[in-house]
Amino acid sequence: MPVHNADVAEIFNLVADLLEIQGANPFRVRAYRNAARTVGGLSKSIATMAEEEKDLSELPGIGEDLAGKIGEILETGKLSQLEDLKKDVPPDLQDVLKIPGLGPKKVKALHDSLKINTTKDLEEAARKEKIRKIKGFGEKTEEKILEEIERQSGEKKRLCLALAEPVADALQEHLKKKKGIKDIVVAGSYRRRKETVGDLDILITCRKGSNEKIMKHFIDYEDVDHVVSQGRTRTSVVLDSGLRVDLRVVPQVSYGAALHYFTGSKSHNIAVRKSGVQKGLKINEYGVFKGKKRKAGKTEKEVYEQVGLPYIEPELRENRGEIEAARKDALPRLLTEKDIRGDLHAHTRESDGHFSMEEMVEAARERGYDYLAISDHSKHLAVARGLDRKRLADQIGKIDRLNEKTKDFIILKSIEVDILEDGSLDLPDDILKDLDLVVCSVHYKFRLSREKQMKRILRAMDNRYCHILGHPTGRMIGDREPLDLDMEKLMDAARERGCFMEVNAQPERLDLNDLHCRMAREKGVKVAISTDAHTLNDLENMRFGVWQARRGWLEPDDVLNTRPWKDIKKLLRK
Ligand code: DGT
Ligand code: CA
Ligand code: CA
Ligand code: ZN
Repeated sequence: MPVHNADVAEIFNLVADLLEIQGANPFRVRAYRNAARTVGGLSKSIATMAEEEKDLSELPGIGEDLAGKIGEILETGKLSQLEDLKKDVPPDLQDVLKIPGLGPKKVKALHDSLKINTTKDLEEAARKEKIRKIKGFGEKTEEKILEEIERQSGEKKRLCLALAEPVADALQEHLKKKKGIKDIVVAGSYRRRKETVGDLDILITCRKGSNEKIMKHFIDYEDVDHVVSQGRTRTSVVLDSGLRVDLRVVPQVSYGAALHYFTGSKSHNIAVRKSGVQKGLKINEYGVFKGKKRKAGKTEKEVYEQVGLPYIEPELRENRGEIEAARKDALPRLLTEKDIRGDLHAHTRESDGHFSMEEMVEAARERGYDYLAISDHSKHLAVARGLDRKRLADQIGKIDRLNEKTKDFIILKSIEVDILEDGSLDLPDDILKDLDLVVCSVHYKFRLSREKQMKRILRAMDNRYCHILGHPTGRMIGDREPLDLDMEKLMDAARERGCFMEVNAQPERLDLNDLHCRMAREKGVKVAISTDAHTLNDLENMRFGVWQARRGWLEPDDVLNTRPWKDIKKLLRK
């Protein structure tokens, strides 16, 4: 991982915070803050400067000592001094520091006057209205603290789908080792491919009489932190990662009904059950019943058939009109990952990617793609060593040469050009015109008012070379709020201008989200599902984008990159 200026700044700021909590000499604290500001504000990459053997101690506020520390961070990605400090300051107190609005001064005051060491202490003190009495705090601060604690605990409980996936895979591997298990499936929001999951719901069918052994095998899993409840048919545990897992063993005759029930969503289930009631049927996790007579339950398909519906894909089961659509035989024919012919947004080492163009292309080829767009950052994004016009021209030349040598694959000349604050693009039209594809993205000034943000993006879309709006809302799941946008208006504008929208497949972005995908389809705006890959492995993230698009009811035709390049080309504005 290359070390960015922001990483160095973050480390120095944290050193300053922890020193301040310890009550260190204020001059020392300030020195680290100044250094953080200097490095964070450089227009050049500090890693590059070090590579070029520039004397870092000549930078303002950076002496020999700090220059040495920067060297250590660049080399190891860490600072041993910070690691030591982290050991000295109680880790729970470091969590308190992460609460927005609580800087090191306030944390120290809380610690000194109320012996607050943990977020829990803090919450208690706030509830008992003790905090408002400390000098420098007031009722408002106290309320704000409580709000933040509640918000954080609400958020922490949900895990990104991409982080839940390896946990679910490893656990299934473990379970499969036990003899007697027949089917095993992860149901719940995980099966519906929701972008975050609250917990995992695993269903198992097994041979008669092996329930107890299987439950024991489950709680013996090495990553189980504690057992919440244990029974013959249902056991719940919390894993070391904090993720909760509910395991249920169901009889084979009920498998479909249970799978349907535990896949949810709850409101989809309720709607299906209502359709059943109209037909005099009772539907629950054991089966579909007419009076005492079992009508179905072995497969999900049977369950739907009983209420007169075709099978509904898990991604659609959110009670967002899928039941009505199913009844009219108007369900979308959802796209699958197999429909994807190429990737329209990828980075190389030329900006902040980690691999060469040749390596990225080879990986895309190996995935069976027909094309890959090389869309590195543009110059405004200095921390990513964005390309200026000259470097882009060189890259274009290189792509032309590589394409000449290859037959069954095409490298697309592209750029992820920054949308500047005034809505102009970071590179002039007379270089953009030489590209196959232009992705336009917002990478700063996320907090503009809705009016200004809309004006900015609409202006960018006015540019005839703006083909695709990259990660349109800019959100990072659990980390950054989306831009304040009028999505409907934006989509209308995109259609009028012949612009397309990206579904960025990075699992922490998934931007457009499911509802936006659906809106795009309804508005007649096609999307590009793109991984925005920075590594070879990132190309594999395509599935997350496809799942999000499926949740948004998209069919192959709604997606640009289900087409061969020559067909996409015809759709792009000139
Ligand atoms: P999550 O875990 O918050 O991401 O979301 P889910 O959908 O996985 O919800 P969860 O784990 O509470 O429950 C799993 C499934 O079980 C849920 O999707 C539907 C079903 N379910 C749970 N509680 C009820 C209920 O009270 N009624 C009905 N009909 N179904 C329920
Ligand atoms: Ca769940
Ligand atoms: Ca659950
Ligand atoms: Zn971007």
